[in-house]
Amino acid sequence: MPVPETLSVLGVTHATDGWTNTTQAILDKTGRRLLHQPSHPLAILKDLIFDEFPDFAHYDSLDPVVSAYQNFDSLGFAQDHPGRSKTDTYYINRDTLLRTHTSAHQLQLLAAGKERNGELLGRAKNGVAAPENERFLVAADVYRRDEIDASHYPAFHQMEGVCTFSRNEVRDQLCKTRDAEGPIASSAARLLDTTEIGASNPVQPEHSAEEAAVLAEHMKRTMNRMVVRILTKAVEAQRSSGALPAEGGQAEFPVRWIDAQFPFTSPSWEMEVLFQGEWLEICGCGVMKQTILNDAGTPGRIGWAFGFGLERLAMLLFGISDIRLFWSSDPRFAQQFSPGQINAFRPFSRYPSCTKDVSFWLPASGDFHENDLMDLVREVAGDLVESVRRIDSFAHPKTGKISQCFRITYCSMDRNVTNGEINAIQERVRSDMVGRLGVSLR
Ligand code: FA5
Ligand code: MG
Repeated sequence: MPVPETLSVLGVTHATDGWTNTTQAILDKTGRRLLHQPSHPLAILKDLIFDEFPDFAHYDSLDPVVSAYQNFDSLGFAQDHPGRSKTDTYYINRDTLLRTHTSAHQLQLLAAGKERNGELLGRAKNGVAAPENERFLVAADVYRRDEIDASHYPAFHQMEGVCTFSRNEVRDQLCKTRDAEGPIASSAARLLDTTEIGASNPVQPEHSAEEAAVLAEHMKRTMNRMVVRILTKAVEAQRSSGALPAEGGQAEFPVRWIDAQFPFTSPSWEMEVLFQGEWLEICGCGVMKQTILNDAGTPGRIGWAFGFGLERLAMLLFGISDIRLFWSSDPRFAQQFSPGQINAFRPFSRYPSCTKDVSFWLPASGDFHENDLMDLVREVAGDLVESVRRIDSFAHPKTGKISQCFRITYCSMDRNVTNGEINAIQERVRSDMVGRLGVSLR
C-alpha cells in the first residue's frame, strides 16, 4: 500500500514508517465526534451510563492517538500478542497507533497526579485535571481492523470503568451494595453465572481468594445494576409510546457471564445479553492486574475494570439492527433521537442489496490476511458494503495453491444504488486486490 510521508490526525502531524497502515477512510472517522452530538444515540447512552456512576470521574475527550506503550505494554500484552499485529491494529507508525480499546488509558488515569522520584507518572491529556482517579469512566472512539458485518465495524466506541479500593475498604463496600440490593438473582436480569474462579481463570498471586471473590461480586453487581436500569428505561419508553403493551410482567433481560482472558485482568469474564435470539457479547471485565496498580504508584489498592462496547448496548436499547447506521449522516436517522431519551428506532425503507463473489488464488508467499481485504473493500466501497464473508476455501490437489472465495454484500442504508455503480465498485475491488494484495483472480 502506498504510504504518504506524514499523516495528519486531528490536526497533529505524524511521521509514517513501514508500520503505517491507517487508511484515509479510518482517519475520516476520527473527526466525527459522535459522542459529542447530544442527540446521537451513542451520546445519549454515554450520558445515561455516566449518570449511573455519579461518584466516578468521567472522561470523554481523550485523544484517540496513543502510544504502543499505552495500548499494549502498560497493560502487560506479550510481545507476540496477536492484537499487536499490523493485521489487527491501525498504526500511525511503529510507536503510535489509534487506540484499539479504552483500556489504553487505564495506567495514565490511575497515575494522574501521582509522582515517583519527583516525576509525574501520568498526565491526562486534553486539559483534563489530575484528580485522585480511584474510580473513573472513559467513553471514547476506538479502532480495529476487523471483519465486516452487522455488529462489527472498524471504528466503534467503548466505555471503560475502573473502580479501585484500599484493601481494607473493599469488603465494607460489598456489604453496602448487598444491603442495598439483596441477592443478585432477584434483580430484573435473569443472571446466569456459570463461571468459577479456578485453574483456568486464576486469582493473581498478589490477591487472596477472598479478595478476588469480593471484587468480582462487587463488579458483577455494579455492571448488572447498570445494564438492568438502562434496559428498563428502554422498556418503559417503549411502553409509554405504545410500542410495547402497557401491562405485562417485569421485563427480563437474560444476561450471562462467560470465562474470558485479558492480559490486564485475572480472573476475567465477558458479559453477554440475549438479543434477537442470539447471545451478544457486550463487554469484557475482570479483576485488575496488580502490576498496573503498582506501576500507577498505588500498590496499596486493588480493583476491577470493565470495557463495554457502546454500539452493542445501543443496538439493544434503540433497536438499531445495523452498526453502520451509527455513522449515517442521513437526517432520517439523526432526527429520530433527542438528548436524554430512549426511543425505538423506526428503520427507514430498506434498499435492495446486491451480492458479488470474488474468487482468487492466494499469493505464493502465503502473505494474505482477511483484514487486508476488509480494509480494501471498506476503502473502495465505503459504507455501501454491508458484509464480507468467506464462503469457500480449498487447496489445489497438485500445486497446493490455495483458492478462496469471498461474498461481498453491497447495500446502501440511505439511497438507491444502480447496478452500474456496484459493478464499477466491484471492478475496482478486484483490480486493487491484484495490485495491492498480490492475489491472482480466478
Ligand atoms: C476489550 O477491548 C477489553 N479492553 C475490555 C476490558 C476492559 C476487559 C477492562 C477487562 C477489563 P474486547 O476486545 O472483547 O475487550 O472488546 C470489548 C467489547 O467491545 C466487546 O464485548 C464488544 O461489545 C465490543 N466490540 C469489540 N469489537 C467490536 C467491533 N469490531 N465493532 C463493534 N463492537 C466491538
Ligand atoms: Mg471480546
